[in-house]
Amino acid sequence: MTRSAAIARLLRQWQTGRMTRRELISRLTALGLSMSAITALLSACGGSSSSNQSNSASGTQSTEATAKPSPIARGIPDYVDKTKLAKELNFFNWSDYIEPGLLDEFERIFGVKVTQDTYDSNEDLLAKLQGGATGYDVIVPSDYTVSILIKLNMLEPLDYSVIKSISNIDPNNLKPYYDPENKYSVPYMWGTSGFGYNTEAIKQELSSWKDVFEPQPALQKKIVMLNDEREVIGAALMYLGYSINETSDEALAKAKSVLMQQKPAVLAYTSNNQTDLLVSGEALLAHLWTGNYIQAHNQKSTITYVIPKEGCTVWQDNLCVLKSAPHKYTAMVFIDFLNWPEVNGRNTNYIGYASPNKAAREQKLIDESMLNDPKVYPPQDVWQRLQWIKDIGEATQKFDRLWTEVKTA
Ligand code: SPD
Repeated sequence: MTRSAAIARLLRQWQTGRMTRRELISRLTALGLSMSAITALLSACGGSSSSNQSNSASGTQSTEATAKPSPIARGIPDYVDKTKLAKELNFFNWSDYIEPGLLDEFERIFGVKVTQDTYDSNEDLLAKLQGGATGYDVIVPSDYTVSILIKLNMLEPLDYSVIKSISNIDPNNLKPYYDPENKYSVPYMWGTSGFGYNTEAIKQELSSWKDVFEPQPALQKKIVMLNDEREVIGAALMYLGYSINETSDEALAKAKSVLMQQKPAVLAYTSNNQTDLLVSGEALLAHLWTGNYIQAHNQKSTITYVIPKEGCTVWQDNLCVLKSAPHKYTAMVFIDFLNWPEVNGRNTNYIGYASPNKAAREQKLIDESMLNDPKVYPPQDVWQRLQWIKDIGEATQKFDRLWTEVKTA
């Protein structure tokens, strides 16, 4: 994520009431903006009022400090049948997982208004879909959740006469274990789930899940864990030397005891403000997805990221269309659009995850600093200690129970 993108993100958080004006000013100062630049920025976003209510989002990008990303310079491709386009599309996505201006670009080019709802975990997505949520067209499940949704017969086969931009995807990211023919899924972003910490506050080098699960006294109430049962229980299992997909009662009892012992040191289980807590200093160590690290590091350069020596999750999130989607054709067009190299480049630079879009990488549409960061694109030797989460079927109930017990203890 570029500095401009980090500034735009902070402004958006302020405008949507997720950050006070004071916090915003302190974060912008930390990013190196002078007080006069901040004053200009705030007035461009709706004046110097102390209100942190929503203002026009486009205002956030109208100043020099938040250079507006280039518009997408293409029209509707020949292979899209305009007469089949709906007027609207409903996108169900993880929070903070798309550069918001891209939804406006899709509307400008195709005349389709995209409404986005968000979730914070695969389990949240599944619970909402299985609980009868309707109306969604495009969703973004991770690997093992694609397996579950295929099993539940909830996904629509993709139409590659429209999703031509599949050709931009790196073959290494295609034909994944959970959908070997990419019948139902196109890779969106991928990454790992390690931990980040502030090297200014923690001087010694951390390299193990032990540092997370048996924390030093300085980390009391200073640790944030993802609010994600497969990730957190999985990390405890790996710390104990088990596979991330282990389901035996013995292993799960041990994992529970690791998590219970860690709990007094945990400030929060959250998957939507872990970055902010780490940047603000309220947390000194946080269980993170790679993009959270990039976002945090761009705001505070002393924040680093660790893929623990015991290993961690590698994951891939995917664009899928629901069988129940009311606007299936438009959903295919939207997936095609998201994989245009210039769209993926803009998106990747903003959200900070590893991109499967080889064309965007080769056309240098992604920031070099991210492409060259081994924490984002791990080298081959690190891959040996990465594990994919798999669908564990009925044993999911054991994870659900354990997770509730830990969180409510
Ligand atoms: N803020 C968006 C985060 C998306 C992360 N998805 C990763 C899931 C890994 N289990």
